[in-house]
Amino acid sequence: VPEVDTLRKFVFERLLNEDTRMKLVNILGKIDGKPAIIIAEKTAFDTSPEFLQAFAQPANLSQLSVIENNDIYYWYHASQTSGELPQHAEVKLTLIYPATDAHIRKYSVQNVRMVTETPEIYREHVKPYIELKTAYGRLNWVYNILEKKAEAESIIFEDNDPVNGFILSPDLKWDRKTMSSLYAMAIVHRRDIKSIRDLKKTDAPWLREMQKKIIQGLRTKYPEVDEDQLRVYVHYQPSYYHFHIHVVSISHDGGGGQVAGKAILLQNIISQLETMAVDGLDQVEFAYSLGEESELWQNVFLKLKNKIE
Ligand code: M7G
Repeated sequence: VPEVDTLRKFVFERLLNEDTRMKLVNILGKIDGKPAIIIAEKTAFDTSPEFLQAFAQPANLSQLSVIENNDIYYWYHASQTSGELPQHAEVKLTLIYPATDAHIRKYSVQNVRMVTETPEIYREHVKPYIELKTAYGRLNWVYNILEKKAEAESIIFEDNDPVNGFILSPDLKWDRKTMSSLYAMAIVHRRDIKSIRDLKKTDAPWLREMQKKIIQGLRTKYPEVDEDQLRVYVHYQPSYYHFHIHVVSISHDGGGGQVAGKAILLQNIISQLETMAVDGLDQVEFAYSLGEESELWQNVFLKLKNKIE
């Protein structure tokens, strides 16, 4: 077929671009001496039950290696050379077992809503919800990291101060090898800050210092990344209510975890703390987005909306 022959003549020159989230590369080369570009993207998964079941069949996954296990979370590298998956397909698998109802909701397709959380709504509805969410072992994986019961070998950097210190670890979202999608997080040792709502004006110097140490610590391990190639942010609302900071390569599109309405740059939080007239972030308004499956939407904001309308 002439079209196929044309493609086969492609001679690689260089990578033009890569998108680690879209799993896409743009490659420049030549065909018969003239410039040519190939845009290669991984195809979507076959969503038939037979195919999806194949992920759990060790026979189909010729190489299955455990990256890490922490509490109910397991993550693996898998590649396969036979079976229903395409030849040499490589996947990163995350297993949550046993999964709670909250996990099932979080990972289900859903509509998203913007909400405004005033200091009053926080105090009356959201704060009590957050207290509930720190119970029942939901933070076991976090304490495992802090107490070095899990992931101890993969720590990138640590500051041992029991109050001001933190542990910087690879995020479970990272495959730990693709530098352009580098994704780490710093978990603080102190347990009294559940979310940014607990931050006070007086925490600003500590946060500034920590941001510096996080970046230095990361660059000691990975000298190839520059300070200005890292996005340092926090989530509101987070999924886990123990204060932690995300550090992600600027070249990685973090999707829903990086949108306005979820991610706030740490530096902007610090500046807000330093310049605001009130004492703490429990006294300001935050706008953010929530999935319609989330408990906060269903039990708080949907009810408030119905009351108003
Ligand atoms: P978040 O802002 O609370 O929630 O961040 P999000 O999942 O809505 O972003 C928690 C972060 O911790 C996420 O980036 C998760 O990928 C990461 N994470 C979650 N668990 C259960 C683990 C774990 O067991 N180990 C590590 N290293 N990271 C985790």
